[in-house]
Amino acid sequence: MLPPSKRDFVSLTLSESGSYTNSKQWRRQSCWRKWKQLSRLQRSLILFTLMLLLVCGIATSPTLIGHWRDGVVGENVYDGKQPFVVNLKNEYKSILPEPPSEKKDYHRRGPPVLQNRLQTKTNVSGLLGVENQGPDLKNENKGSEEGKPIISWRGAVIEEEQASDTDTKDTEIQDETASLALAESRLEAVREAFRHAWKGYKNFAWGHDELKPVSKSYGEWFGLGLTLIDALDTMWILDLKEEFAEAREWVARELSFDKNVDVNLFESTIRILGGLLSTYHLTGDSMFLEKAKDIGYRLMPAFNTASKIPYSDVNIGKGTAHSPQWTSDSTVAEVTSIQLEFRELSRLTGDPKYKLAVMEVMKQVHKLDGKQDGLVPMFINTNNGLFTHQGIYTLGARADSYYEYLLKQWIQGGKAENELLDDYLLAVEGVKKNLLKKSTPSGLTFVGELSHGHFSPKMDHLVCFLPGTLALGAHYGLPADHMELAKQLMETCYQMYTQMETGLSPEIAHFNMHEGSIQDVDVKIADRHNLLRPETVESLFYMYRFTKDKKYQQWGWEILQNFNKYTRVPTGGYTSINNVRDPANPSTRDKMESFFLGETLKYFYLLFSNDPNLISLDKYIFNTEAHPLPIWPQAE
Ligand code: DMJ
Repeated sequence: MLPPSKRDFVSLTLSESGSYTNSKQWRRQSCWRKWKQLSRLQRSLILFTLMLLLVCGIATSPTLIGHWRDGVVGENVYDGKQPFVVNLKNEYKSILPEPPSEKKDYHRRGPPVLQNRLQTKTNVSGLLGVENQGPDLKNENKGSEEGKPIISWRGAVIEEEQASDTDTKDTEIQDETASLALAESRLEAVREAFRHAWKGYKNFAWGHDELKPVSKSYGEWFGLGLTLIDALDTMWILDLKEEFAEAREWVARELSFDKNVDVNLFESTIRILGGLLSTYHLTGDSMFLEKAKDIGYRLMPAFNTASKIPYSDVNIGKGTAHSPQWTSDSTVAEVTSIQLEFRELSRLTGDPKYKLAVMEVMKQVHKLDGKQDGLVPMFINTNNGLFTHQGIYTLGARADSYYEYLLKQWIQGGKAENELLDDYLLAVEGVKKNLLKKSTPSGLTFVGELSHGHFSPKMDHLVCFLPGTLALGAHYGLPADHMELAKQLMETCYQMYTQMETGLSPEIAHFNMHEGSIQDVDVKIADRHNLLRPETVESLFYMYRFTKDKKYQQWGWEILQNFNKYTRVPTGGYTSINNVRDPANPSTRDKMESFFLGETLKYFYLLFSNDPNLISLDKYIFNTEAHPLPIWPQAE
């Protein structure tokens, strides 16, 4: 029997006929003859070398093996089963870029920039494992830093890492570009809202206290251009130069406090004194300081009481002061929320009388009987200096900013006044113990009220200053559980908007606590109005500054859009509304409060800005009307 090779040869011989084929066959025959002429040893050596080359080739070509494996899977296509999917996937991959949904999933996990930075850091240290390596490996890393070539597996890893690092950087750049564009468009939306409000004020209420945008007229409270003064620092922060310049001219030329007019001590302190002081600090324009000194001086007669607890009203032209006609009481929040402004006035003028007057109030309230676990009643008598109407405790109207100013004075003064801090910490515990409950069905944490031992699940929108204040305290080193509470209350305040048909909060919400209730928030007919108040936006601003969680910006954005939808008056200005539950007819109240420009729009702007240095919370403290005042240098 012929060997296989010979059989091939025979077959070739048999088919010998055409020229090209013949010549090929001839070459094969000649090779075969030469092969036969070799010695057995020579043939063995050649065969061995060829075998060796073949084995080495296969071993060093995993990709070939891979291709081969793919080929095997590919053959399965003919079965009409799983490989069909495999083929589709391959086709999809080769034709389309990375599916957008995968990219989205990646972003959804957290704030993109932070997350990516963290990831990069983890990858680098994790893969190189610098901290966990023995001394030898540490030296090798050092070698690579000095530019020595690395030919080990670590080189490959570094190369791979560099590639993924580039991808991450690309993604970061895209994220940052998109985030900048989004922030800029929202900031511009706030500027546009401000211009629209200003247009109404300028056209129909210039130099007066408040715009009545629907009737295209104005309302007077003190007759001091309240909206214009409240809005000064907002215009400065929003970089509305033209509007600021015309307002400055009015203050310089028209504003006079030499008027026979009764003003409320608290309201004129937080809006006028606070507004002028902060505008002075932001601009350095001494004209504003002179005006601030003038109004501050004219408000001082309010402190001429038997108890040193100030009257609520002052006639700034006559230099007389008095309580309201029906009572000799003042409101606790009012007499304890003028301190930031008067303390700052003393610092700027070098005259201690302003600070001494307001700190006397704090000293007395600190020692007073009638508190419950640090919570204060709502009224205080100007004759005897005692709390009145005891037994009612709220974080809402008439008490709210007492708590806010305890913390803020402590921060303003360089965290040295321990009584203020003690009272604040005690009050937060008092809130937790007496006023904090959960609603049904969603389990929202809310702050109710206590009336002679009876709990009422009623929460004013005013209470929504609290998440921001708690977060500010946590930022300044107070217990971390304050921040946790802030987050829960922030969610509740947002729900007070989002559960309403207009997406705008009512003035007062009642929370359900009974089994089987189908919604958390109920609103009484008399409480359905919205006055364009700032507290929720204010807290969103603090929460975003401290957490960088974009959801707070998103919540604020929804609220701004709803203000635009339901309260914007086409001819200029925004109006308070009567019914947040009736989107078809929210019913206008024809009033734009000065705090809409002083606070609400300012906090929107700061919320949408990603620049933590735009009124840094390490340098400024906002008064309760959103006017930033400097935190004092430690020595003062
Ligand atoms: C503002 O005048 C101040 O924020 C005050 O502390 C509470 N009321 C209004 C805004 O709602």
